[in-house]
Amino acid sequence: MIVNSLRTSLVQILFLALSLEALAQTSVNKKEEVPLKLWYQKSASNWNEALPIGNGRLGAMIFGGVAEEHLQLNEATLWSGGPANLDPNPKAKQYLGSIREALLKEDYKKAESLTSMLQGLFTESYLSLGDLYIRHNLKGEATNYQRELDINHAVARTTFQVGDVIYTREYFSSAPDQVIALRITASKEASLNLTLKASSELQHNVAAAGDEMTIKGKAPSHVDPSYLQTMEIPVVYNDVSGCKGMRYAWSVKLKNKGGKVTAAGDSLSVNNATEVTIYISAATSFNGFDKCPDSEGVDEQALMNKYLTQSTVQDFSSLRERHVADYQSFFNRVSLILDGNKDVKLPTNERLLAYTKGAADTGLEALYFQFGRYLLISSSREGGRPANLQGIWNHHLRAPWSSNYTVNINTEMNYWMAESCNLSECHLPLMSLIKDVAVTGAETAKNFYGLDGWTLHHNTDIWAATNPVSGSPSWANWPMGGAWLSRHLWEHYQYTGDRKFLEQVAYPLMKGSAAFCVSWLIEDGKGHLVTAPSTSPENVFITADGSKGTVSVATTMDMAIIRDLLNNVIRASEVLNTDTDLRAAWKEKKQRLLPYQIGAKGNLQEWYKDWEDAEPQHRHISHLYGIFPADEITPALTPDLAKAVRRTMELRGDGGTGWSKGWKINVWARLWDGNHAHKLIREQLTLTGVEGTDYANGGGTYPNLFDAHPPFQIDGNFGGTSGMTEMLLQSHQGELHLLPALPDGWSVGSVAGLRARGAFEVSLSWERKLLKTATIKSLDGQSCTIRSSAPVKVKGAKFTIAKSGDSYLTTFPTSKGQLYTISPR
Ligand code: FUC
Repeated sequence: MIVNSLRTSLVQILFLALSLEALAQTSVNKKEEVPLKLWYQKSASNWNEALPIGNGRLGAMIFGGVAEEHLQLNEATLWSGGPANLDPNPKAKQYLGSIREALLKEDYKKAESLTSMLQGLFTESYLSLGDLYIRHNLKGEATNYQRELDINHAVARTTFQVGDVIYTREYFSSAPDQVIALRITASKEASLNLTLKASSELQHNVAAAGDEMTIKGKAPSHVDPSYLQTMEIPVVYNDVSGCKGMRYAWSVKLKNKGGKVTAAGDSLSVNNATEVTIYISAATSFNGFDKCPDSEGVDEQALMNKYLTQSTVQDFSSLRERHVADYQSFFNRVSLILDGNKDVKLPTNERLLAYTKGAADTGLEALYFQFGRYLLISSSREGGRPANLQGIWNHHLRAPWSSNYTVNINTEMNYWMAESCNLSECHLPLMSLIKDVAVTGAETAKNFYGLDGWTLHHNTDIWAATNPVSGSPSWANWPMGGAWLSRHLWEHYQYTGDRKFLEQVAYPLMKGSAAFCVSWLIEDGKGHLVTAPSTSPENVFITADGSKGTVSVATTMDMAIIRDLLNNVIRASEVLNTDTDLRAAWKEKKQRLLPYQIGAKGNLQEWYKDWEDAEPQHRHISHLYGIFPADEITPALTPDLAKAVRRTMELRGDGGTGWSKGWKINVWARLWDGNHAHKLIREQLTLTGVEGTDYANGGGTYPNLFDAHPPFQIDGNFGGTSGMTEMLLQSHQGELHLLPALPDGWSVGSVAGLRARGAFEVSLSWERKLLKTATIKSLDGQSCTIRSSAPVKVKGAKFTIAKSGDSYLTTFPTSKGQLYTISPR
């Protein structure tokens, strides 16, 4: 008993010492140190219990097994296939006229069947790189087991004891050194006996020599999406052109203190060592969306070796120091404390279970918020690819929905929090994707419709495929993906004030998207401009005669996206003082767009006519785009429409998938209903183990805090973090709204380092749900208007106060770089 508790204390002291060491190694100024750890007393028994690490490109899921450690590995550019066929259906164009004719005659059945002729190929698949297994030869049972993911430092650890030896494993994925590093130590000399084996579901070769093991292969030329069961062999390796199937290579190298390393064919062993550091390097031959990945590919082995060489000259501590400093330069920008972030002395899975059963745990909510930030920093880095449906973490050969970029909600949701949570650089990979799809999308606009500009349909991949894929028109034939993504370009400018970005990157892309939308619009014969064919992503309507359909005219989402894009491109042209004639034309088109309609139930109408939904509680809330992510509808500016949104939210209900709940949290926050938003946060944080697909009653959180669609899909995590931010601070329509949707459960707290449109950095504290103090740092010298529920004063500037409904609007000029303090009057 005494021995056991002594051992427990020893392990605790060791964990503390390791944490302090990591802390001491960073000079970055942490605003407030709060315990931010996921920890467990058992190893992961499945993938949704394993812990993710990543540097934007290299990802690993760590299982933490005692006798056998398992790291499932990913490399963000490893996809099947090659550059997209940009004209896969040369006959497509000929159908547009007849679809529009059928729609004019309200023959929705015919329109739908003709629309399904206007389709091309599905996207390719994001792949798993492989698995590293480390057999740990131990004599005896393990005690005092603990594994954790410390998101203050982005370092994972596993510790346990066998006999009188304490074993510690530490892991991280380093962005500055582009390597995954894992150090295993034994507290007693010469006690480490390990055998490492590599495997992959992809075709591959393994060769081990000296202290290194290398795995090489070529990715499939095609992977059929998992929802299709049409191909007898769904994973195809038949590239003869050098243009379909990228090469990949990864390598595992050991450095040992004590003992001896031996290589045997396909494995590495180390015996009687005291400490072993394992370096994992990987690269693919991917060389851009338009390059044949094999014949025109980069030299992946040279790249892999370069990363390995630059890392192995450093020891584990110096790699870790550089990693932690880099990670914290992002992570430490924001802190959130809700009711003191009380730590609950329970392993994370038990803590989540207690919360699921109704326990209050604001510390867990704050951890979940920061975990979303951790995941974005770990899966989306400047110069790399954007986070896909699973970020960068995927263990399937045929992942759900190909783990691609689904842009009718999911990809955008991944980035809702990027700017507001002060991770603007992590938003940039999405901008790169937009640049790519604008090129291929111009071909799709021309080849499928004979139209101007560029378009993207409901999903894309690393090859920037933009065509409508084959499948139900309810999701495939939706050409609004490019226009939705374009709002991210404008958002990046709004949050940063970066005019150069606006001028050189954002505006030309937004203009191209607007050109497509304008040429896509047609007259409805009643004075309005409408879209046709038109769908409301994935939903089905029932017309007055009882027939079901998916293709119609001018869905609310289409009109809202186009209105939003025109608004933004008009504003961008004003900021840049350019394109006066074009701006006038955009304004004229915008005036004539079919406006919002309120249905008989008092709801915001989803369809052109006031039709019933086949599934009234459908998970998509596409018609609410105007309140979030756009800002056309607000309780202050358009109270009637906001009321209709609320009614729609009531009719739609609180159910749905993880991402659906994520979207709803943001909408309730924009409706200034903090308690309803908080109810959905609680539901999102329901412990689940469900792995299959559930479209209607899903949601929930796996033991590793990954969001469940189900299955795992990362958008719900990011959507949740975004929603929590929207509850604390909103900054659309030219106003910084402080504490717009505080729930009763967050009566006291503080948040530091959030970003707001107008290029401001904002910190807030509150008590009894009332603002205590706020500081606003102006990054661009723009004028600032604050919306607050009680009057405030501004230190350091002359301000004016106006009333708006029940709120106060306080306006003051700012100077670039200045900090302003706001307090109640
Ligand atoms: C959309 C959603 C599904 C899923 C898929 C990846 O099609 O409707 O629920 O999230 O994307």
